[in-house]
Order: sequence, then structure tokens, then C-alpha cells
Amino acid sequence: MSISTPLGLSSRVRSTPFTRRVEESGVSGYTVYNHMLLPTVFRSMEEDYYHLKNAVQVWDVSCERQIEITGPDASWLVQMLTPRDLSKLEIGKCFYVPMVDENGGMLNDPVLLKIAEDKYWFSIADSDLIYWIKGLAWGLNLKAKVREPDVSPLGVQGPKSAELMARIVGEEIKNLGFFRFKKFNFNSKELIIARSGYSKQGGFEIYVDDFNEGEAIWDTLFEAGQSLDVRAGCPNLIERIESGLLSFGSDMTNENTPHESGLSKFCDTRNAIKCVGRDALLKEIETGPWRQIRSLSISGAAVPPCRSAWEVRANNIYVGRVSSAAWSPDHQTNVALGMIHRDHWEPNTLVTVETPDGPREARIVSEPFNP
Ligand code: THG
Repeated sequence: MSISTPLGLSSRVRSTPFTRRVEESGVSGYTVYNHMLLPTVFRSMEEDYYHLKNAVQVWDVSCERQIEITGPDASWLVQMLTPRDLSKLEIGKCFYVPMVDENGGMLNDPVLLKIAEDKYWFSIADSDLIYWIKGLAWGLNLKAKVREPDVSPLGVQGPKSAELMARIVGEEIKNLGFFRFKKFNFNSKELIIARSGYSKQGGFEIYVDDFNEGEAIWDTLFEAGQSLDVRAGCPNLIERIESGLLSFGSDMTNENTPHESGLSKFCDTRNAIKCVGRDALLKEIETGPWRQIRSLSISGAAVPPCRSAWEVRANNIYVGRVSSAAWSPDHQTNVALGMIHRDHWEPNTLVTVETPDGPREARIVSEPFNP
């Protein structure tokens, strides 16, 4: 089903510290993520894509909300919430952590930051995760406070992102390792900046911790980046499919386990860690998942947007679903992500995808398109 009516907005759909600047920059589409505005397109999906791959963009990713856990039981609770072993998570590191329920079903796939020995931030994907965490903390009588602080990540993504950041906070930021964060002096305030982000073009995320500082921080980036052709941007559908970056709620849901979602390398259930869903995940390892996320290349001209999953068939039998797809100008094919049954997930297997424009031949790809 496709709809042609504009989506209604109200104060339930939250604006961000950067919304005024995003509007002034000519945003042409939004989605709603964690009950907050998330831009999806500025000039066009393809123009945004080329610019992201060649220059530097500033992204309003405020909707990557933080759930802060503090207190004497914070570390214990945080480990309970993910099958990834957190014993090597030091202050200043980010970990990509699948979160599952008692059946091993995915609840979210946040980035976890250890801020202090007794303080963590889950930088969450699109689900109302705070109620699950608050429920566990209260139900288990833990000494842990769970809240959503006034923190809004601002992404700086693209090959020229390090140059732009260095002009503002100093050359030292170029030595910050991937998935590390540190406090840097930005506009004479200390801000947490991480080398991370939802693209494979390189970049940083500035954790803006005061709603009222948003526009000044945005403006500093645009003044410093003028000669680098800095533009407003947003997570780009084409680039993130090419890069194999998953979108919770689309590519995997609570119906899927982390093993099905290709996130086994972030599960250490065999190392005797204590976490919700451990037994279910250990059981699944015995046989292996029966379906798993794959990159696909769909033949023919540009496909329409994938608003609800498309069936994948082989010899007219259902063998999976495609959840994200877009025409890739660089690869000159439609790139896609989908959950594919075991008998058909080997690289180069040919399948049929039921797009709204009719059936298309597609090929399973061994790795994401972008290295
Ligand atoms: N940054 C921050 N918060 C976020 C996202 C983000 N919250 C929502 C959403 N994105 C969460 N999902 C992801 C998905 C992928 C990655 C990060 C968050 C990611 N993955 C890399 C990869 O798959 O290659 C690296 C993973 C690793 O090696 O640890 O970056 O983007 N703050």
C-alpha cells in the first residue's frame, strides 16, 4: 500500500534542537523515529548520496535518543540487557549491542557508551526501550536510575568530516579511534564526541547536551565548513543499504534473533555472561538460525520505495522477505536487504522478489556492497 496524503504532525511528534536549521536548509522529507522528527531527504536521495560520499554533511540524528543508566547497580543492569560481553567496555568506548527479550527476540540495536564506572548511555534505535529497562530496574529492585536525558546527537559524516571537526576542536580529533569517544572543547564547552555514525563514509557524532545550544553548534559547523562544501544531510537510504547497516523495525524486528540479524559477532552467550535471553540464544546456536539477513542485488530499473516487505520466492515457494531497497548509482543495480531462508542464502543464489512493479530476478550477495 502506498499513501499520498501528508503525515499529520502534533507536539507528540517531537522537534529537535536543530529543527529550525534543518527547515532553513531545505529539508524535503521526514520520518518519525522515537517519536521525533528525522529528516530523510534534502535535495534528492541521489544528490544527497553523492554529496555524502564526496564531502561532509551535518545530520540531525537527535532521534537517536539516549537512555541513561546511573547508580551502583548500573553495570549489572546494563550487562543483563545485552548478550554482548561488556567486560572489555572501558570508559571512552562505544559498543554496538543487540538487546533481546526472554525469547531471544530483538528489542533494539543501540550503541552503548560507558560514560563513567556507574553511568551508561544506550543510544537507541526506534523502539520504546525505556519502559523495558525501567520495568527491569524496578522489578529487580535495583539501585539504578533510568531516564532520557536532554542529549541530542548531531552527526558529521563524510570523507571530509575529520577535516571539518579538526578546524573546530583541534587536530587531535584525527587520532580518535573508531567507536571511541572523548570530551572536546567545542564553542568553549566540553562536549562528548564519538567517532561513529550511521554511514560507512567516516564521521563523528557530537552528543549535544543542552537543547538551547543546538543552533549555535550547528552554525559553528557551517561557518567552519564553508570551504569544504558542508551541507545538511541525513542517514541516506542508498548508502546505508550498500553498507549493510540495519534498520531496526524494518530489516529486523522482535520476530528476529540477533543471529538471524547477522549480529552473532556481538553475542557472547557462550562466555557464561548473565543476560536476558541467554538460554534461548544458546539453544539457537545448536542448530544455527534458519533464516538470516542478506544483501541482494535486484535486477532491472529502479524499484519503488519498500514501504512494506516484499516477498522473496524461489520456484514459486516463499523463501524470505526484502525489507529495504533502493537504486544504487555507483553499483548500477538495485541494492537491497532481506531475511532469507537457509536453503537460499548462499552467495549468487537467484531468487524472485515480488516488487509492487511486478516480479524481478535478484541475486544474493556475499558481503555488503560497500567495504
Ligand atoms: N549512532 C548512534 N546511535 C544510533 C545509531 C548510530 N542509534 C540508532 C541506530 N544508529 C542504531 N543502529 C546502529 C546500526 C549500526 C551501527 C550503529 C548503530 C554501526 N555499525 C558498524 C557496522 O555494522 O559496521 C560498526 C559496528 C561495530 O563494529 O561495532 O555503526 O548510528 N549514536
